[in-house]
Amino acid sequence: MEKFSPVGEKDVTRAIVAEFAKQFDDYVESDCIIVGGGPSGLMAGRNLARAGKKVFIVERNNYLGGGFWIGGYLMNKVTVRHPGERVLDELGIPYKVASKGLLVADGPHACSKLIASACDSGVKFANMTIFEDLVLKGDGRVFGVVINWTPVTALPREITCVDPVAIEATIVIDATGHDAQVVKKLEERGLIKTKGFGAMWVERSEDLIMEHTGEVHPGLIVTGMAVSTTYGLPRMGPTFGGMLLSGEKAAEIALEKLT
Ligand code: 48F
Repeated sequence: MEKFSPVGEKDVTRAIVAEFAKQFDDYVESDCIIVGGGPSGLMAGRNLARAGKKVFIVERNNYLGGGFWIGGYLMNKVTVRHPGERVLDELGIPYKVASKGLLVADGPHACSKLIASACDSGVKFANMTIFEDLVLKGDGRVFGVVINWTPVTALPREITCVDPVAIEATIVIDATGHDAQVVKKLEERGLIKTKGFGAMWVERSEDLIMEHTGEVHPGLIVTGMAVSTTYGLPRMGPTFGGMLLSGEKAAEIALEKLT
């Protein structure tokens, strides 16, 4: 049987530290920072990276994928309404036709394919990293985000005086889902007024999300469920075509601004 290389502990540690530091140093200045690694954020990041842009996704959890792993009520089947199957085909995600215009896929399969596609396209990630604030300069344009390690926020204040750090980008995308955390920071400063997402109305929700996906403030684009929260649009529950296509649209808008 072939033996493992005689690599020691210090070599393992150095490989991790060196590679992490090199990547972080590089992505302190990106074309686009996306806050939130759910379906809309991953889709936006994937398409921007495929277009050759430098994309950094900030995700507070250890895992990527947000709500895309499971469908409703802890059942791991996800649905997509037509025309969202275009993205499923593009990503090679198998699905069944549940009824006319409604497709159903396995959550883990769909989510892992989307994550893999974002990675293959060149997106880099800061996971276990929480968005804390925005960098606003001059007339209030967004220039980047302030981040910290997620575990720092879980510790009592008296034992953690850990300042966050800031990273810069030409465009920031809020893909934080129902909480619209990035847009809410503008609201805290009186720069915008969010409405909170509305009651469920699946026939209307996804079309409205597509209509409203866009730049909400100079330098900040909003995508996915964060669009519903920002503009008071109906929620749609465990159906994901609108998230994938909203991410696609966010990438198109960002690309126009980056070129
Ligand atoms: O919630 P999430 O999946 O958002 P989405 O892409 O998709 C929404 C659907 O999953 C579903 C739905 C319609 O199908 O109603 O809910 O709009 O993913 C949001 C991601 O953002 C991360 C969070 O952990 C999740 O992975 N996130 C949220 N707040 C922060 C954050 C934060 N402050 N810092 C970093 N990441």
